[in-house]
Amino acid sequence: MSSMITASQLRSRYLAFFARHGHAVIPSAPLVPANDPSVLFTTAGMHPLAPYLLGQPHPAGRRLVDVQECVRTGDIDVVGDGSHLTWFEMLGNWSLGDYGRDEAIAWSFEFLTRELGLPVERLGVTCFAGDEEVAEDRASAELWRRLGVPAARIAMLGRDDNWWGPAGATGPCGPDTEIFYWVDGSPPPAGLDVRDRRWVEIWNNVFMSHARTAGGELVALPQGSVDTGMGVERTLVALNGLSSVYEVDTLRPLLDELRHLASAPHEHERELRVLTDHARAACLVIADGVAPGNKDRGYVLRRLVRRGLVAARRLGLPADWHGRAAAVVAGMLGEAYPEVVREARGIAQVIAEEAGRFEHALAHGLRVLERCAARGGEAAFDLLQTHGLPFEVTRELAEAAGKPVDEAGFRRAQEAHRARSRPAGGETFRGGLADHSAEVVGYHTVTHLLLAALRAELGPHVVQRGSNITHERLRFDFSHGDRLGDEQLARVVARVEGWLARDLVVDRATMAEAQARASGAIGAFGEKYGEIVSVYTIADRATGEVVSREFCGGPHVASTAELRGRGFRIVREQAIASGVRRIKAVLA
Ligand code: ALA
Repeated sequence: MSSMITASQLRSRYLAFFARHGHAVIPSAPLVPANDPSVLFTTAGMHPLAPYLLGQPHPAGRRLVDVQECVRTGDIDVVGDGSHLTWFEMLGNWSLGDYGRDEAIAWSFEFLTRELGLPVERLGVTCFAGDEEVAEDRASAELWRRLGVPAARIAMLGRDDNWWGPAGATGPCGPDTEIFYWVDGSPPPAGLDVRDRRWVEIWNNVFMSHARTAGGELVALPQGSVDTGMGVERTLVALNGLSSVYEVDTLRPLLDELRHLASAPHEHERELRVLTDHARAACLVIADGVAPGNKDRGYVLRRLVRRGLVAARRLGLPADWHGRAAAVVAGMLGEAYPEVVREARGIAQVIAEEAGRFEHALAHGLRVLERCAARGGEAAFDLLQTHGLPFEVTRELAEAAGKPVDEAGFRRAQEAHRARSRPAGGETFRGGLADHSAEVVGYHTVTHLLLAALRAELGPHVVQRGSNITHERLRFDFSHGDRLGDEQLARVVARVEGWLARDLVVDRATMAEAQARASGAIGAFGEKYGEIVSVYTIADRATGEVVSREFCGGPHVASTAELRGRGFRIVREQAIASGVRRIKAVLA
């Protein structure tokens, strides 16, 4: 098919269209987000732009456009269907407090129907139906109506469908309007039914009106922004009248190569697709410097590679398929992502080494399963934990050995493990076990009082350099040059105990960072808090005296009355670095 529109052509047309409408073209950010512990990979074009969507000025201006490579593993189990991929490319245009929904929707429509020539008869859209927190998005529905989308093709849906973000635990989010395309050869039905797989979502326009804070609250942003995301592979399916994403030019050559190498390609069409997707994703992830491992990004990569290896076994691929796959990926995507060309040999080697480790794990897994068939589910979970052996592989091995695995037992073991290791506040990768016992919460609040007392005694140069709390003690590091004399320590203790003896209220509020700083809130040294922050104030309601105001995610007591009668003892004061001192203290 010589008239096939390629990914490269689609990218160029999109960038050019929005450049004509005043957007600055910016480069794709790496897959591994810089300075952001809240997500493992860039999952959307907006992700690297989150600070700007929250109000920080972007050096390239208020209208941006780009092509962003993304990894999403939330849908990994449906990969192999016609439209879900783990690595994919997202086209996006943004308004950073500039244009609003009218222009965004009008341009989406113009780009799809005029620039790309997609027939409006095959389009359907969804808009946010509204709930108790945020109003229904009638305005978007009206706009679509006026542009020529019939009412039956405009579905008003709730938060599960038409609310997007934040990308991680916190950040910008808002109602969205999603554009669907009827990809099937049959005539499109009159109405849009998003559960029908033949309606494929190709583009999303998000109206970033809110932000989710670390405390879980939804706050309205002072300026609205627009974030859009259009799937390159899916749009190419629509444009070229294809039946799945595996036919587009950034997947098809790899699928063809693997089919060619396989000894049993026909019995295993789904495995062929899964391996195509996973191998392509793995190449791009490795090209960004990730190595297979047992946690975080490394584990995501390990899972992709090992699931791919399972598929490769079924397909009967020769042992050296990795080198061919990496070369084909370099050919398909090297123009847009030169790192896959530069790193092609290294990528193949990383996959080959992981394949070696996987063979080991497989052999071991078989022995364990044979020995502990009685512990079925738990043994399967252990294999996952210790050897990164995906459950689906274990199940397959066990079935082949005539010993079906107890899946319910596996899920129970997994859930128990999750419950044990869930991080505090639901945040990702902060580490530490959640301990919100009364004792720990009390120590959090006393830590704020300690900092306030130190500042009152020693001066405002004292800021937090570190803090660690258990249910038995607090440990607090702060900037100060000299050791504290006994009298100074005694005065610090007296201040803290004086406050504990009073009924001070502890109030939490969320606000823009600038506003928080202006109100005198202090943060830990060098800490980045994001645009919307949570601030705790400890104050005497009767006199209005503010004892402490700090950036903090909590948790805290509601009032120091909860700690009344408790004594405060400093058990140790020492230097831990030049200009940094540490206090260990207990509530008696
Ligand atoms: N950030 C939006 C999405 O990923 C556009 O759908």
